[in-house]
Amino acid sequence: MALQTASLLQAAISTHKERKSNASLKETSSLFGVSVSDPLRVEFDSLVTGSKQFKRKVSVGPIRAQTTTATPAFNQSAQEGKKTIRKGNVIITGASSGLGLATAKALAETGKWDVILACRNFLKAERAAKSVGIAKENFTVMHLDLASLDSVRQFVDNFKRSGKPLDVLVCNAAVYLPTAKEPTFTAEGFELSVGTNHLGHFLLSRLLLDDLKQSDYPSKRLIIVGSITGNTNTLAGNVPPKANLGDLRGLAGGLNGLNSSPMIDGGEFDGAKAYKDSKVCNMLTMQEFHRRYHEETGITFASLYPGCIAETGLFREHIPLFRLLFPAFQKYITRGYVSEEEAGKRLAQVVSNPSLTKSGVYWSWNQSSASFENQLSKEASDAKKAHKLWEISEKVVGLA
Ligand code: NDP
Ligand code: PMR
Repeated sequence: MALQTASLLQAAISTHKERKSNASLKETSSLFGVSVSDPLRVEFDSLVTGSKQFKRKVSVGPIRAQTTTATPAFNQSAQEGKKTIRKGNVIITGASSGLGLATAKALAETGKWDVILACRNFLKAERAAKSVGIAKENFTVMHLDLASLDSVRQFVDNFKRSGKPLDVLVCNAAVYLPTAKEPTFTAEGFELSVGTNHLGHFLLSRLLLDDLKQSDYPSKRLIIVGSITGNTNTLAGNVPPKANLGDLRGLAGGLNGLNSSPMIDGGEFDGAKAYKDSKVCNMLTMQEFHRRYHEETGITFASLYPGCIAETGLFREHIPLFRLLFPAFQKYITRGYVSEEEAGKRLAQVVSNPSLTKSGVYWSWNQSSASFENQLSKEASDAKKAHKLWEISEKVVGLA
């Protein structure tokens, strides 16, 4: 069954951007229509044959697999002696479906959170919240279109006017356009995936930082959802096209596809790469926030990979065969699958669990759903790049 699924998936995947992997084909072998280097092939073979070797491996050829040894730091002192008498206020972007909605539900069910669903489609969000049974006293919908910086500013303005304190901000929304042949653009003319997933969230979190600072909540947090596919120290992160920000020349040029490339590294448009690049930006941004503001503000800055939630709307633009086979591939072959409900509980832990207050961390979960502090790839943990990304992003969104 597993191998059957694998070969069907191969057919689905090989239709997608094969031209991109030509350069690397000489040195690599072909797997499911995508090329991977030999050490990774060995790793994947053992996954397919059910060997436990993959789970135990920490170093695989030149690529470091994810470590499962670290345990989260338990920062009890931050919690002790402080009793919360009010509900926490958490903003979750893109909470009208998938991970964001499941997280909103998990938090709302505790009765300890007022969840603000920051969504581009007000009615959809309202209906989605009701359909999963979130009680109306535990949520509010506010309009936010991350593909428009004006909308981001308007949202921040509206939120400030509401007079609510902000205790946790979760940057979760994203678009993934793997089959797009040509780039599409945000209101200000940035390539849509990086414009929405990175630049929209960058401006949002910068403008809300003061509100987080002012919160008197015992544990204030800024969480940005990252992904394994942006981390090239993993097998998933080595499926072409790989994330690579290069020297950020495309971003510096405004990602507009006219006088600059629509891609951060200045290359030719590739929707799948643009998404993965945007996730690298998300993970770099979290670390740069940590370096600049953690000590001064006490805010916890974190990112995470919640697992492969293979049935969400994220894959809506992918070809139908991919959408059909991807869940089974993740369940039975990679074993990276996680349900929306479980992923929501994971993100809810990062929002509210007293044992996950460490800042600057990229959280992941093992097969038994235990959280651990994961290692980011070389690029996604490059402090110089994070600094440069911050400075360029500031200019691009009009903050500097
Ligand atoms: P979904 O498509 O279900 O959720 C994405 C959400 O983002 C939707 O609510 C969508 O709104 C919203 N959104 C998209 N564009 C905008 C915009 N311009 N302004 C405001 N909101 C917008 O996907 P997931 O739940 O899977 O994705 C959530 C996060 O999880 C993303 O950051 C993704 O990168 C990350 N992730 C997902 C994984 C997976 O396996 N699915 C794995 C690793 C990370 P609407 O409902 O209106 O379309
Ligand atoms: Mg991947 C342990 C192996 C693993 C995991 C955890 C994922 C997660 N993937 C793995 C392996 C592979 N994937 C392999 C070996 C292949 C080649 C057959 C493969 C292919 C593949 C494709 C074509 N995978 C994908 C795609 C997508 O279009 C998804 C993507 O890249 O979205 C950006 C995807 C994903 N694989 C994952 C996860 C979590 C995703 C999607 C979500 C994301 O990163 O946000």
